[in-house]
Amino acid sequence: MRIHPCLFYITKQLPHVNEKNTLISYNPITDEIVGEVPISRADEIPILIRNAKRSQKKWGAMERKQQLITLSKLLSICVSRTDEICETICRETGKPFSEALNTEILASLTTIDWCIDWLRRQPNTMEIHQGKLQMMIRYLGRSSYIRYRPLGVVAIISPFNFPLAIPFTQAVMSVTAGNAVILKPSSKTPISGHLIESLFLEAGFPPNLVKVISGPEIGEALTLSDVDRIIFTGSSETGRKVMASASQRLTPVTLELGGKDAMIVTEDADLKRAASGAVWGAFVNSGQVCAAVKRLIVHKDIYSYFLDLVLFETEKLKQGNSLLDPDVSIGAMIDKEAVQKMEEQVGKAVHEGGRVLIGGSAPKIPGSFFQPTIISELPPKATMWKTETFGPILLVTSYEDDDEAVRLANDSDFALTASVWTRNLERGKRMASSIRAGTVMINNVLYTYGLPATPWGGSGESGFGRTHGQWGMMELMEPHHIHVDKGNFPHDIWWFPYSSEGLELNRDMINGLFAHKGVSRLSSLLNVRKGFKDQTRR
Ligand code: TXE
Repeated sequence: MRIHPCLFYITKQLPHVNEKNTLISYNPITDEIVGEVPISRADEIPILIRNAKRSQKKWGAMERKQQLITLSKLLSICVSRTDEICETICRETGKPFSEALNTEILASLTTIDWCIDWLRRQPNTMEIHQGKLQMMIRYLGRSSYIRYRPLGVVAIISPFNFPLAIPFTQAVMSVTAGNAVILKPSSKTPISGHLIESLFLEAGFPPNLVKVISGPEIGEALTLSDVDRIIFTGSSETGRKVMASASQRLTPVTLELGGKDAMIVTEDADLKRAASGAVWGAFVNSGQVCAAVKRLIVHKDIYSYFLDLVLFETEKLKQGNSLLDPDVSIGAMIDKEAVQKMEEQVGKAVHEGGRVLIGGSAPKIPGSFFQPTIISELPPKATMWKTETFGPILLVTSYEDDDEAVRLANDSDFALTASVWTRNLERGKRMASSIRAGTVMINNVLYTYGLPATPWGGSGESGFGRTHGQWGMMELMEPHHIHVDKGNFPHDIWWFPYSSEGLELNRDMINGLFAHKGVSRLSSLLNVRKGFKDQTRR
């Protein structure tokens, strides 16, 4: 018997797992049931890995041309099912339809398109040029080349905030690199996650190449299982648990964790544009974005004027259900607990001296909403400067000179993305090059996640490793080095038995390559060549 969520609404606890052993997903605006997915058990994972490996072999055996056709089919299916996918995401997360379109579908399409181009261009093998040694290696009849081999089975564990774009782009890249994928989406957005498997199946990928499973114990069980890499996207706290579990089998991990991104606005910036960028960067997806603008650092000469611009832009934002009203810009947060966390964090910030300039509480509308909030005058040592606020809260402060702005931007354990706004691009690049973050944008925010050729990731509390771009691809393959020696010479001069002559020859090799010049260099190299050619063993 399923108890109507409204009953639980009163107790503010919606049951996500029921006696049918399914995971239920609720709409954070209406509390309606969006759907439910079966719960997998941890002991099923070894079978899933076995099926995935079988499917990976089938995928690997496919002609590249056929693989490209299948990826193109995936792209066109995503286009044709755009509205269905966006509506599912909106109902599951409460985010505005425009965001589902731009930050979820578009980011996925650009990534598939990039993967098709990458796979088309990817050579089967690449010869390694030996630099200074190239001539000697060639003379000795030797060569080295690399074949990139897929890792095998990649486990993807993903968060609720971009329930399609994050796991889907990681899965497409993993599969393009030749891997199979077992995806565990957030328990808060399982329906969007399970959609991903249906897209791959409909496009004609082998069954089990991308398998989506859900369940409260599956995340941890995956990190302890015999997969070949884990791509984890989530909080820094959970990221530590994932890394600890993965260490038991030495499973490589890519950790895409939290953020506390800084936005520096100089006095010569295009202030109107910067204000729009700051407001979108801070409050998109109701601020539930790892790379959202969280710390606005404004030059003192324009601080009040710029703050007025930002407040003016923020006041215009409409909050509500975009499926009923397309003019809505700020959707809901993922659940009531998230709203409660925001209330607590704002309360603490005010207690520590912060001043709420706008927002600061949940609006009087049904659903898990929190008003876009801007806090000023928060003392530098206050908690909110240091901790992740995964919601629509923006801190603002001022600075005197560029060095202080960069110091303030770097005064965080997180280092995911940041931005510098200035009309003087040289000044912007100079400041950007000193900011500790995986990506620093000049005069823009956040959107490079949708530029698949660029790397995504950070350092410190934001994790390590990269997804997207060539850098992301390199983490999904193993560079397999093959060295070929035609055996033109009877022995190598560094082989046994060692002798005084052999020692001299090795000295000649060092001198010939690196120490001597001119004639003495040549004579050393000629001795080495003679040594290699010498038919007798010493
Ligand atoms: O994360 P959680 P959420 C970060 C963002 C924020 C967090 C929000 O900064 O910190 O994600 O997402 C599963 N072993 N990013 O609340 O709670 C859990 O079921 C294995 C950064 O979802 O950490 C879910 O599927 N898995 C990112 C996933 O981990 C476990 C961009 C994440 O859950 C687990 C977007 C365990 N022990 C959000 N416990 C970036 N840097 O790009 C839970 N999970």
